[in-house]
Amino acid sequence: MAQTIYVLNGPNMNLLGTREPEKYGRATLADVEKLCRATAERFGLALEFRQSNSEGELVDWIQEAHANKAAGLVINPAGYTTTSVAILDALLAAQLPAIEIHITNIHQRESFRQNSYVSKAAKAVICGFGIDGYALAIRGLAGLLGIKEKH
Ligand code: DHK
Repeated sequence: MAQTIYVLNGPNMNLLGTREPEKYGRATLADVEKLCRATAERFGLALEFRQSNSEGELVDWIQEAHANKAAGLVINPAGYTTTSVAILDALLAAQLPAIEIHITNIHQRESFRQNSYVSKAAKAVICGFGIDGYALAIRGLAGLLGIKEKH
């Protein structure tokens, strides 16, 4: 049976495409999902793709990923990156390889965006590649899991 990875998106990511397009681009969250599905498929990985504006729901999904024995997780915690001890604790408890991703280069932006709690539990961090960062994150995760591209 295929291994499953979760791709989780935090608050306001549902607005991709119309939200500050000069920073986040014109691609929508549906486009991001399509990209993630195509990339996961190349590695024979099943994908759970989710977005929530609620911190607790994101915590529930990280716990779910652990309970369902997911192989790993990609997370764009968005506005919760620098505030959520709860998401950090959920990731530490889940003990899944987690990749943190940001569409923008957070180090080029306001300093408050740069102190990530999530990074303390992440295997790797990707930022600044636009939505391509999601594909890079899935590739990197597959590499960590020792899974080769199928075709
Ligand atoms: C998305 C957000 O919503 C912001 O709160 C982060 C991140 C940056 C991104 O670049 O994907 O600061």
